[in-house]
Amino acid sequence: MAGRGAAGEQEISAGDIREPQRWSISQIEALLDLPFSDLIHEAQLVHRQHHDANAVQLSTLISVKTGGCPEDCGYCPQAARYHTNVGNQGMLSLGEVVATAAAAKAEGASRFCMGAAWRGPKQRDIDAMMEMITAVKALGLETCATLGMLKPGQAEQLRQAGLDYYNHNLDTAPEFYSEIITTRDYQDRLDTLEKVRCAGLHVCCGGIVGMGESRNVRAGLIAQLANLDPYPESVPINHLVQVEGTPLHGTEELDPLEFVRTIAAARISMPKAMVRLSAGRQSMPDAVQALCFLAGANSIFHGDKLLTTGNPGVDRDRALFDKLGLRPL
Ligand code: SAM
Ligand code: DTB
Ligand code: SF4
Repeated sequence: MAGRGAAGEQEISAGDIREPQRWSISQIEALLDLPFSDLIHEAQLVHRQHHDANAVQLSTLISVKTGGCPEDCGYCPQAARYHTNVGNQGMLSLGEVVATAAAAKAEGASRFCMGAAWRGPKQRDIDAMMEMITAVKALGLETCATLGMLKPGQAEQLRQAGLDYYNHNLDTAPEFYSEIITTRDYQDRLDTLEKVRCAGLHVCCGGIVGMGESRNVRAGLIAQLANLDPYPESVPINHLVQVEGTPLHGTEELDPLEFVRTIAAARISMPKAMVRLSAGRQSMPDAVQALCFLAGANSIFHGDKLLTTGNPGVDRDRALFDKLGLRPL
């Protein structure tokens, strides 16, 4: 099979997968341009070298503070400025969060991710989050939080409370970013990721596809993620969930095979990462999800809700895992 990239770039064949130091956008785009079967074959080779191909990690989400967010992310039903059917909900109590985490564990989740609709947390929010993190960790779950931009010292406090992962997405490629979000810039996101890394937390960082971007933009997102040094341990690839009232509602639907290709490019360029087939599964046929697992996805959100929108119920996922011979990690 042909190598990838423009003339002079490293040639890599299916049987000889190596990690280049840095991924150029054209190298990732050349992956996305491969014949579909060649791309999936290459992704499988990488996947099987580093992971159990039949094991999928389950992570359950909870929205600990919902709606009323001051940011303008064009995809998000929780931004105060868009009129969606998401109501505002203040901080959940510690008891509510612990009960949901215990139920998630009983359903087979190994990680519990707490999300909040903030631009970033204030000190009193950090104090409340620390209590929740410590209590969820005590249940024997891996802990993850996604709270927006962090100020100096906040990542360290979260780590001290027992946080394992911090989720903060780049969302898209730098050149498309300003079409989607104007209230914080790309560098703000990179700065928060740097703080997370320096505090010794594991990084969960990915993006969204299906926002009307080109294949070149998808390649740019994957290159950004793969070139983080080190690349994230956990890479959520979200398919836009179109929510009425948000600016991105009505965006032309992405071909599902393009979504699968994006997963494969993430797998090949970040071999050891857990690549999560994230938002968008509820409207995804089982066959498309099966292709995502074949392309190297090995993690999903588990439970009937993401933060504010729907996710396949545990029964549908159990049936899918049975059909595919998958088991929870
Ligand atoms: N407010 C915090 C922030 O933005 O960093 C944390 C929560 S925010 C909802 C977490 C991520 O969810 C976003 O970065 C985005 O990637 C994803 N997300 C939000 N709305 C989405 C949608 N409609 N479809 C797909 N992904 C979405
Ligand atoms: C991520 O990358 N996707 C999750 C999680 N990290 C926090 C959130 C998806 C949100 C989908 C829209 C909603 O339910 O509000
Ligand atoms: Fe706020 Fe996060 Fe939604 Fe952006 S993605 S509007 S920061 S909750």
